Amino acid sequence: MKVAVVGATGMVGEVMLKVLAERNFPITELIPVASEKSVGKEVDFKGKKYKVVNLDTAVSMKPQIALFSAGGDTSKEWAPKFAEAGTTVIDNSSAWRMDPTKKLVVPEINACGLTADDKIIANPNCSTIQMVLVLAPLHKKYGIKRVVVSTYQSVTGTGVKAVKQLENEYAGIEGEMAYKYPIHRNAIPQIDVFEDNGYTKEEMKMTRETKKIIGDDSIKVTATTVRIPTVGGHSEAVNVEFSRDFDLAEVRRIISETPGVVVQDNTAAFEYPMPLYAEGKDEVFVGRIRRDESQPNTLNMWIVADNLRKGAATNAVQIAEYLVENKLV
Ligand code: 11C
Repeated sequence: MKVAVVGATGMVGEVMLKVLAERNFPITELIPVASEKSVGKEVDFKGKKYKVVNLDTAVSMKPQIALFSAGGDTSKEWAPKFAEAGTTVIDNSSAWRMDPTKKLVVPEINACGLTADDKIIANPNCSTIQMVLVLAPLHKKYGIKRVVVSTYQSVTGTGVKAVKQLENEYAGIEGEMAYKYPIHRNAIPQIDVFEDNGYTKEEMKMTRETKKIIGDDSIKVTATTVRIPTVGGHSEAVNVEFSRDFDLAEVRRIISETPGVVVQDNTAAFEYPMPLYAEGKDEVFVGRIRRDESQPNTLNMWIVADNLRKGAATNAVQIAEYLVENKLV
């Protein structure tokens, strides 16, 4: 496979390269792509150096797959150009996610709907992916009515500039701010811009994308998304109301049998997921699984994952693997 990584020098792009290498993705030619200011730089892949090229050059090289993580504007402009050249684009931005002609894919849930005609495939938002991976099998069994989620999100979701801001604040250095406020010793209840309804775009992504991925518009989701001074991953307190009652032991069994999900839930041993330990891992970790005693048929849990891995790069590479395994590229 000839594979382009668009945004190869960015935070997610770097993890995409790492994940492609770790999973031994069948690459015959790697094309790292970035903006003009990075052209000519070298990136390392499996011990070899590759020169970064610009988008024009990459399109003309006709890769079979292009993994995009270069922001919505770049995706809007360039994904169709790659698609026209015959490349299948897996796009990590929000540009195509809610486009009814594009599929929004978490492979364990809905990759089976992909065909060779899907030339632009959307990768969901990180905070959505880790939640729906756990919700989808529970929805099948008990029918989800409503989800109330509060997130505690890593600064890596914003990018290098935010990681730098946090490091500068730790060190007491004044520097460029990625956020309007300090993040060290803080919790910022705003991720992305506000929409007219008072929710942020990140919150509405969790609502809209969940319905689309699980394929059920009747699922109600209300979210409050918060940035906190962590780097290892996003954490989510998730409250789920089902149509039918559940058995807690069965819920645990369903979650633990879900591919890509690991249950860490032993309160006697103080075992529960934490972003410090999820960092660098591909799995989604679930703990604090318990009945919401304040109303019937309702469950509480705590879900943690490395947002750069399953929340972005790993999910995109898994989509690419599905395409290759099923001869769709
Ligand atoms: C964050 N979830 O943590 C965002 C980053 O739509 O892919 C990913 C934004 C997106 O800030």
